[in-house]
Amino acid sequence: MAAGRGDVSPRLSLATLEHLPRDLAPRVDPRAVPVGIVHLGIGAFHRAHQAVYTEDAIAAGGGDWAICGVSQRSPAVVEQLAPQDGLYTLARRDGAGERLRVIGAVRELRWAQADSDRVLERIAAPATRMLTLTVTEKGYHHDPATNRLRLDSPEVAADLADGGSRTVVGQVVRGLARRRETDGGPITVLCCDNLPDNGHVVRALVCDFVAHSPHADGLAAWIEANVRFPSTMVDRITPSTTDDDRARIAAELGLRDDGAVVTEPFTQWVIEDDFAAGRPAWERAGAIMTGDVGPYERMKLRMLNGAHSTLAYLAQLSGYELVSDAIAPFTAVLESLMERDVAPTLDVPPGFDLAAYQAELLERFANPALRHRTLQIAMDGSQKLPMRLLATIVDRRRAGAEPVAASLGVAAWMRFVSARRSDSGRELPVDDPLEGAIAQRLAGREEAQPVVDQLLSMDQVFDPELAGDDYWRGMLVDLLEALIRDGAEPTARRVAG
Ligand code: CS2
Repeated sequence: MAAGRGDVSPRLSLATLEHLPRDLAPRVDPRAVPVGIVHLGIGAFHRAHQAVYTEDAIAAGGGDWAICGVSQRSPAVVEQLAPQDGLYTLARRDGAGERLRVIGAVRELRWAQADSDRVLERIAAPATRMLTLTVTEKGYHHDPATNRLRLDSPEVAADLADGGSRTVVGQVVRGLARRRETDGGPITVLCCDNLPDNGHVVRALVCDFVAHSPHADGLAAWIEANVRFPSTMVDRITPSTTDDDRARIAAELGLRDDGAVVTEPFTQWVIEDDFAAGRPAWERAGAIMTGDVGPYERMKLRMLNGAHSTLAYLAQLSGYELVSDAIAPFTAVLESLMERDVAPTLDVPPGFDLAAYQAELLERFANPALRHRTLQIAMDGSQKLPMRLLATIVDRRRAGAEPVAASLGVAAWMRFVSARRSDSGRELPVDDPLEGAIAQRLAGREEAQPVVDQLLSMDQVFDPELAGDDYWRGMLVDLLEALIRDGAEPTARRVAG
């Protein structure tokens, strides 16, 4: 959050906007657009994705759709953006260079923990017609293996007991309840996280919460009549911004910008067109509106994210910090994952060129300017593996196949969480909401058979059908043994065969 080392002042804000060259300035007048969307989880991804589509949609089609961005866990983004009137720079980078533009779609900022009542008021306000979410997989407090709300989670239980909003689902339910009380009218809840069937999953979690809540009389029927939960597939690789990025961008911009985000040129958004109270003209900004997001979602989660996670664990084990450095040694195994394991499980949208999509993914991973850290992707593996790799494995096992590359991704995760050090002995930090439960089960064990047995018994992660597949269990043990004995690079080479 440092002010950029070269400390160029003044800071980006509405007052300093006029110093910017016209082609860098927001495409809408930020002062002129009222808030219509409340967004929970205003991290770098939202600022590089939905906020940009929204600004372009307003520029093309009008509408009162500016964003009130809510920071969920830490006040950092509010501290970065509030002094800048919500303005920030979007830097698109690849080997050919960097293109900057300032985004003005975020008009208000709130930190959920300090300002929870104002957030609820915003969700309830009739002018708000959409509540959008990027709170990461773990933010939903659900079991990724079953997609059910974790009623045993202490935070969920506490929210249920006192009607609080410590959890995202609690916060959404409270906001909807307030909206109903104050007659705010219909609203759309739009999930933009990497979950399969994300709209339906969030709807089910909200309904689960309401069904168990003593404070939600009549709310289920109101939600049924007034709220839509469309599904979406979101895609744009957006690493966390570093101090170096901020310093470079400030120097280029001539203004200090603590809220800048760095992303790739590629961007994609596929949205189920089912809204309760209107929407920005996102299709005019390049989004694909469709009746069924499922095939796109599955493709993206299994191809891109499945490959990302596999690469992240293999790279961590073999000491590659950056995705772009790890891609060369592991391209063959990722190709094998995508071609042999994932592709046969997909229902490719008509006219879609899967081979070109795969080639483009590998190019995107190789982008040398992004400096995407493999450790960032390795985070929260227990929440990511089910939809990224296990779903593919279940489908392939049902078809009688041996999904070796996808299983290597799982074995590499198992090695990562059990050894906690790389093949050369460097310590690896494990950051996962189930870290405590994992450590307790493993109790320091590192040999293949007990690690596989212990981890497969975690039914929050592995569904019983898969855990009960003895043939697959044997494959995993063999792969983990090879990782332990030979290391990640030789094992991946052999699997890619
Ligand atoms: C990544 C994703 O951090 C991760 O786990 O796989 O954030 C990925 O960069 C995005 O889904 C790309 O759209």
